[in-house]
Amino acid sequence: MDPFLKIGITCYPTLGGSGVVATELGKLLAEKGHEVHFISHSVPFRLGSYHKNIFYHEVEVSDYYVFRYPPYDLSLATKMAQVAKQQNLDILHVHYAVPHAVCALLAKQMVGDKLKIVTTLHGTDITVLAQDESLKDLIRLAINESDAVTSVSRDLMKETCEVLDITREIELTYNFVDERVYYPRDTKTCRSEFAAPDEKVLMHISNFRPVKRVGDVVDVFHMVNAEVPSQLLFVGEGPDLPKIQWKVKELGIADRVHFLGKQDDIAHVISMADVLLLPSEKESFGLVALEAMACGIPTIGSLAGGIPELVAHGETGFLSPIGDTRQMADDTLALFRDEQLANRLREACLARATGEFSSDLITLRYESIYYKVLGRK
Ligand code: GMT
Repeated sequence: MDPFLKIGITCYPTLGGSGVVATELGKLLAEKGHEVHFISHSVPFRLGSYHKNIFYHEVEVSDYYVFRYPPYDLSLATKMAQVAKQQNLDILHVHYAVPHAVCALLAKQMVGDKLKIVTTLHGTDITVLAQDESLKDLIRLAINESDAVTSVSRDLMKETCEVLDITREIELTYNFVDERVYYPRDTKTCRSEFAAPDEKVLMHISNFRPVKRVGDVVDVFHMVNAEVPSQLLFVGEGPDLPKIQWKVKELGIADRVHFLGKQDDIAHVISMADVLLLPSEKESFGLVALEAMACGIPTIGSLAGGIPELVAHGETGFLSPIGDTRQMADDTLALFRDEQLANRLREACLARATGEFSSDLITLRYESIYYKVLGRK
């Protein structure tokens, strides 16, 4: 039997770690010889240039005049079914239950049971949307009717079962990064644009949503900088950005805080840092901490969601209760004052990122899930 599969992938193409992981997985599967079809409203932002075995199918939404809200979900389901039939897809791997898994279920009804659906839960579909009574039953249906369901952390798996009263099997499949892209880069020149040789660099990368608690990042930096000369680099943008810019001005630290906006080459940017700050309120996994880890940068963060599964406390970073900015600042200072400790964490980061979270291992795990649902163990 042909070991190569035809796999459709749907994700949010323009944002977040879920889009990154879905796209990187598609690229790795294509490199291994599988045929990968992205089905989405725009080209996934990490897809980059031409790749053998990768195809993109754009979902066009009808704006027929009776529609008050153009029905993207229905257009997506129809496109999924068309692509599945034309390309003879084996698998539809959807990232996020809403709306993607629901659309995949509709597509399966149009195509027939031979099309198997794998749903990966990334977090906000459960931690935010599943709390909404109007969506709860729909999310439960999408999970229960998928042929396989994976979760990016044990914590998210537990929350899914509790919040939605799910009893079916959910498989733990951690996120990964491509080690050929994420490794420690030589950043002496660009680092010197922000920091003097004796200064430390703290970094935060996010979409500046309230759950990221970006204000805590500023508070931690304020305390650290009072004792060790340092600079803070912010990467990304989002709703809380203006509030944070205002806070930085009010504290009188604007000359030491730099807003870089969205950046493409995260591996390069992250390699400029001495620590990554991730004090989130909720975080099913925290892909950015893995990106940092793979570049040898430890994370100072919160004990939220799946972060403790990724960041080994005392080994690849330090974690404290959500909002405990004093402890986060103390941990950062301890690291900055002890070169041996910093080196030990750096080595541990590199080892951990290429071990349990290696792209080879995670790609194999997804492949084995695909073969299992297709009855080809
Ligand atoms: O964190 C976000 O706001 C973006 C969101 C996404 O769609 O990418 O992130 C979620 O999925 C990521 C990839 O699995 C995880 O690394 C993030 O922890 C998760 N975000 C939350 O749980 C808040």
